Amino acid sequence: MIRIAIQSKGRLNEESTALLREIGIDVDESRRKYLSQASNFPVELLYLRDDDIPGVVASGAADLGIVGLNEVEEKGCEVKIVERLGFGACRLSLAIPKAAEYTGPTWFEGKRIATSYPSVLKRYLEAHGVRATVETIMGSVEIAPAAGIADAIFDIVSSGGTLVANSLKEVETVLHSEAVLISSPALEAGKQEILDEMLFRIGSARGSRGKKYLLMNLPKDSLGQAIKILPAMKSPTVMPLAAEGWCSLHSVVDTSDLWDKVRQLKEIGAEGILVLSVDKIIP
Ligand code: PRT
Ligand code: ZN
Repeated sequence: MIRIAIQSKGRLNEESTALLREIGIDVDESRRKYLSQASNFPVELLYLRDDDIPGVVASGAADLGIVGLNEVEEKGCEVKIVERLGFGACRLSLAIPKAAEYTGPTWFEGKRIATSYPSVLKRYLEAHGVRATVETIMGSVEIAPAAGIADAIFDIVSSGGTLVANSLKEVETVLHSEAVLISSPALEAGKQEILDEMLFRIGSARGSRGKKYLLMNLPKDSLGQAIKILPAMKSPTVMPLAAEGWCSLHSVVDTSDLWDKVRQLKEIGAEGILVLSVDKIIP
């Protein structure tokens, strides 16, 4: 049994549970409590505030956690980053009033900066030899300059809309963040095995993203050209059809190339083209 800490509510909750479901771990939302067990995989889910996840994983109270890289960096806990998960993308950035003229990191010398990420900010300031006052506030950081609490802010930015709405501009990006899977520094062998199985499944699910499965009927004479158009994982699958001179061709293509490939295939006589979603690709 392995215990995974995930955010109980908030921006990462939905995609964390969606990821667990995608890799075949049954997460029963209706019975969600502080701690719940998956019915079909040796996993126990611990629902926490995101701020508590790095510490709980570092102490071994949970074996794994799904949390923003920004929280991991801020807490500085001893955990292993096992996998970047590709959702919850954002950045930790410095922003200043829109009208101010930015002259580089030394702009912050002697200034007051409001943030909920004091450790990451202090490390950045130290690395750039800048002395500034760090004002730690836990919410609504973006209103600090207008409220006269600070000259600048250091906060999470995603679309940048919040900065614009508060007449601020982003001037330095300090950390690119996304949700990460973290683990306790030393997992016992049995737990490592469960983690390896999860990572294998995550890889298979990720491999299928942006892919489509194509099936079509094709005149046998066009097969050589079709194989050039469709360089699939190894090569396209070709199956005979009852109709004389025709075959059925199956292949996987990138979604970004789909319409281009379909056009080329139609030009060489493909008919009855079916485009299907790919759930997993297991290499
Ligand atoms: O209750 P709990 O403590 O668990 O949650 P929380 O309120 O501390 O965190 P939550 O749910 O808001 O965010 C969880 C994680 O999502 C963060 O730690 C980040 O890793 C990630 N994430 C991704 C974001 C954003 N995008 C985001 N846009 N976290 C916060 N924001 C906020 C930001 O603070 C700012 O106020 O959204 C605003 C900026 O958004 P834009 O799009 O206007 O730039
Ligand atoms: Zn939080």
